[in-house]
Amino acid sequence: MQTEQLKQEIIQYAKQIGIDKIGFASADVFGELKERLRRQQELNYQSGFEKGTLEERTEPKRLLPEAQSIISIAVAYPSRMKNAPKSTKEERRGLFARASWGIDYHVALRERLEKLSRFIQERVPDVVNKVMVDTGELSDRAVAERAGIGFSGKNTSIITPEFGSFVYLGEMITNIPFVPDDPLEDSCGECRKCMDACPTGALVGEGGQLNAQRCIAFLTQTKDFLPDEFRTKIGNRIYGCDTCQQVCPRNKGIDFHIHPEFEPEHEVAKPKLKPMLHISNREFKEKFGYISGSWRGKKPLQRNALIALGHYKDRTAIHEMVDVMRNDARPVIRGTAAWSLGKIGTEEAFEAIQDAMLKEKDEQVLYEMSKGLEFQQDAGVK
Ligand code: B12
Ligand code: SF4
Ligand code: SF4
Repeated sequence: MQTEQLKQEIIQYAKQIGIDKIGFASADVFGELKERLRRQQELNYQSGFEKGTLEERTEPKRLLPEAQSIISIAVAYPSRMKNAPKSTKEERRGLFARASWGIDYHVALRERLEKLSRFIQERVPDVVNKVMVDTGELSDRAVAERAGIGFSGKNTSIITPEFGSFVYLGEMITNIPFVPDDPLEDSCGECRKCMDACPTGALVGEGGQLNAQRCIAFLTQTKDFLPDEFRTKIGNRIYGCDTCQQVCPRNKGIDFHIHPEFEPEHEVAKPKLKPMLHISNREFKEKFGYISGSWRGKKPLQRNALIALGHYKDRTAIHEMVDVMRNDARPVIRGTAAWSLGKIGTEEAFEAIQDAMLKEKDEQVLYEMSKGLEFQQDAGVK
């Protein structure tokens, strides 16, 4: 079969299986990206979640020796939650980023790519394909950019003309030499709204460069104590951060509800904070196990929930936070509870910290407790 005819059939089929945009790229080495990744590594600007060596990440033939081209796909997800539950004084809520609404996108996109792979295989029996979504070595964004899916914004996201940047990306390396599509001729121009809006100054340089170590999306996923500097910045974010996409003019009015599987469940995507503190492993798996934001387990999310309660100065949470500070087996959780209790700043909270300090053995937790007590001066409590 002619590859051009097959390409058209693939484009048609993709629409039927819930792929919102598809593009074709060469499997040539990603030279500019290689330099970029090296530079990011030298500066320690990477997150540590990236997979593979520099060569694997930029030379598709290392992943599939027969590679001739790459098919890139984008699937749109919603940016607004319909009838979102309100965060009230009595029942404060946290927020999962939009990329963690509905079912885990790794599953959703992999399913589509595998269907596409089978479709091709029926027509070209000796085809060799390799499917990737997020956790593969390739840069999904660099592939999408080359395949004309969208352009690379100063917030580092791929921005499509149709769906803004609220798209998931995935790809398939194949041994079929498809004629590549052209990259888009589009750019941010003079705009720099995302850079100005980023709460931690993580978007550095002239734009399009991220210091992941300062990015809240990364910091919400770490398992250790959150560095002090960022504790006042994460607000009520439990997982991920959308600020640099929300302020983007290219996302203005963009809110696609094409795929029911990405509709957020209210109590999951915007959960009540207090019940998160005592959730058992089993309950956690049942409630949050199907979303992408649970991949690091419950500890980082509980730590963030404690920080969010401190951020809201939620007095109604003191009792449960004190219990966590005294009894949780994990030092990061005990220590963060103590710090956040200090942030809430009532007499009851400070007394509880002082009392717990007498029994605490862990050096780091004791340090967090002393930091919690330092808020006493701000609160004016003697
Ligand atoms: C590690 C990682 C992270 C890290 C680091 C993010 C980053 N910007 O590098 C952290 C944890 C912070 C993160 C956060 C998020 N992530 Co993430 N992440 C990844 C992952 C696994 C690798 C990214 C990577 O290699 N980065 C290194 C940088 C250097 O390369 P890159 O961004 O991939 O590629 C671009 C640059 O290299 C640039 N470039 C190349 N050369 C040069 C030269 C110059 C001069 C310049 C200016 C630029 C430039 O062009 C490339 C194309 O845009 C990818 C999945 C994958 N396998 O690719 C998902 C991925 C990038 N993440 C994604 C998402 C959705 C997010 C979040 C929005 C989630 C959230 N709401 O919290 C945030 C966004 C934060 C942000 N501003 O980027 C999507 C992006 C979709 C899109 N439309 O762009 C991806 C593609 C996952 C997916 N399959 O859908 N992520
Ligand atoms: S995701 Fe948040 S912290 Fe990260 S670059 Fe964007 S605005 Fe900044
Ligand atoms: S906010 Fe402006 S500079 Fe940032 S990605 Fe959007 S268009 Fe580009």
